[in-house]
Amino acid sequence: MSILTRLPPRRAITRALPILRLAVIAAVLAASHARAAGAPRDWELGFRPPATPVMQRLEAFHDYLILPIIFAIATFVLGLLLYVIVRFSARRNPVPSRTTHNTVIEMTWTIVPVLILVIIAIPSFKLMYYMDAAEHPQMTVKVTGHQWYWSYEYPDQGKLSFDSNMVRDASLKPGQERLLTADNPLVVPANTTITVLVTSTDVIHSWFVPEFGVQEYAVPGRVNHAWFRIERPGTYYGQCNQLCGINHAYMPIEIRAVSKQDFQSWLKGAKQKFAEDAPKSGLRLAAVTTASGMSGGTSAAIRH
Ligand SMILES: [Cu+2]
Repeated sequence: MSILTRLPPRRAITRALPILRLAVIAAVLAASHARAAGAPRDWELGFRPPATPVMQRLEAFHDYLILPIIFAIATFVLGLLLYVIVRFSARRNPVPSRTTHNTVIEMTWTIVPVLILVIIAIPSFKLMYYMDAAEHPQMTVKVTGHQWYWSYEYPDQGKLSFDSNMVRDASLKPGQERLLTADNPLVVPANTTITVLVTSTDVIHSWFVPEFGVQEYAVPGRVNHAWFRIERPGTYYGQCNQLCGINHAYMPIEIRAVSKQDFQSWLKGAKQKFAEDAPKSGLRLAAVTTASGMSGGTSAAIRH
């Protein structure tokens, strides 16, 4: 018997209060920590805070429909299991019944799951169509996956395109996120509906940004699309989440959502900067394409 059960109830509560208080503070801290913007931290639970209408809907779908159904089913099955263990144990039920069929039960356990699936399917399809294509896109960016970096193109903004490589540990500046910081992040205007076209030049990659609710396969010879509308300016991170070779973990996605004015001034600078780099990156691309046909580890050396 534990100490708490032997104490009078009021004293038990007084004793438990500080522990409870601590638990509540820890839970609140953990929750607020988990919702902080930026990169993921240790011990977080749940989704990253949504930055786009798509992710808001995905989160609501998960939190208010799927999770309650999961909890209800798990609780019901656990209850049934416990009931059967207790009520039909060998001691309480020495002579088991030999009943085989029961029409009512069999109809119920067929129809109820079908109904549950229909209840999930209707909002699920609605959401999938909503995620599929933006209604009035204002801008397009094209994302190309390579072993092992991303390149970004802005077809609406003239010939702007550049490669985005991971910043290695040795070159990280204070405050930069390890394994998530890119040398040339994708810069986009906030509060703008943006279509993303996703493709690849070598193997299948996947452009995954959790806070946007975007996870799109980058398939050679095919262009997939998704869309996002970032409602809070800020820096967002993602990673390739389709195993694509030895440096799969080292091709992060960094996206900076800035105001429309800041985006225009960034564009001017970027066009100049990447126009100078352009011939070089063309060479690099060719080198990587050749390297991908060879054994995995050599291309990074050729690229640099
Ligand atoms: Cu990849």
